[in-house]
Amino acid sequence: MTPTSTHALFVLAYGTPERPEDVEAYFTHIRGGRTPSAESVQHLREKYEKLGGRTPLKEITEAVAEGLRARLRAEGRDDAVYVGMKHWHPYIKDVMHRMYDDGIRTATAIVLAPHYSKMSIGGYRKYIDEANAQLPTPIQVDFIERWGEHPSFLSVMETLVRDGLAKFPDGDRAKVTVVFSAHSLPQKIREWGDPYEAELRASAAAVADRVGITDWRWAWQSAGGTTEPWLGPDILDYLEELAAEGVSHILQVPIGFTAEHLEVWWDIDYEAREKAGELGMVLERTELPNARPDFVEAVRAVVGEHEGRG
Ligand code: FEC
Repeated sequence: MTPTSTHALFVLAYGTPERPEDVEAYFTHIRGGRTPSAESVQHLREKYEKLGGRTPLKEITEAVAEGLRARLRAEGRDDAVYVGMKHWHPYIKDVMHRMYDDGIRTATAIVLAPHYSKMSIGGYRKYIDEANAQLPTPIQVDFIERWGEHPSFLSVMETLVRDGLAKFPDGDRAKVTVVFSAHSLPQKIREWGDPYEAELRASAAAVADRVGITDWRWAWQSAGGTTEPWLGPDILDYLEELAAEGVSHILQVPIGFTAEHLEVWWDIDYEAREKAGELGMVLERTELPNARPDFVEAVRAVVGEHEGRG
């Protein structure tokens, strides 16, 4: 359906391969066009296969978009809502061509990852700029760079942490150590003065404060397989440190992600949980915001405030 408004909301996420045969092309795109080794492709394909062949990232992103559509309609607005992916179909570039053909001339773009890094969020922006360079007239995109400290997001995370703590039996709750985590990035981002680490820790501190947790911890997860140094400690190593400290119960809060996908299902639910078990610890994780109504409301609030400022 062609929208009547020339303004759209553009909802962005990472992208996920749909079939095992997509994995090589997907991984190559993530690596900026450099083909990964056959071994690393096979290793990645096996991860997806062990998780049932695919992850729900695309469906969750579409559900958030559908929630936003309904929310906007309820407000009497007829903005179209489009979904674009960074590393797989529907690619940002293809969607922007469609938006242009549909008559869209201005858009507010939000990445469903709240914390800014030039390497992460900056990459989405780059794909938007590249797509715009191919259009007859660029779509004027108002790009939201960060929203990790927005009260509505913090409130969703507060609820998820409280619910996460409630997963432990009453008698164990006082023993729980809360460990926040996010996707690691190469340490070179520090040389750029990149705000990623500070933004993540500020979000974590604000959520901990709302819940009343004073002793919370931080670890990184999902570091890539390149030879350069990545931000640490990695969660798997950090679990060993925690075990040595005598910690027995852990609630992991992957605050850098908003949806369930490979990096949550594999790196936390499989690897970290297994490692914790080997160390004699109990590890639970918080649910992800996914397409929860309060999360859709939070995204709407962030977008609304941003548009109000524009
Ligand atoms: O469910 C799925 O299929 C997709 C899961 C997925 C999400 C995700 C989010 C982020 N990544 C970030 C940074 C990097 C950097 C590299 C990198 C590599 C991968 C690989 C897979 C992958 N990422 Fe990802 N990421 C997801 C999946 N990511 C698969 C390739 C195998 C591997 O290295 O593990 C390294 C690139 C390189 O080698 O040159 C850097 C960041 C996020 C969170 C922000 C966002 O969601 O956009 C940062 C979801």
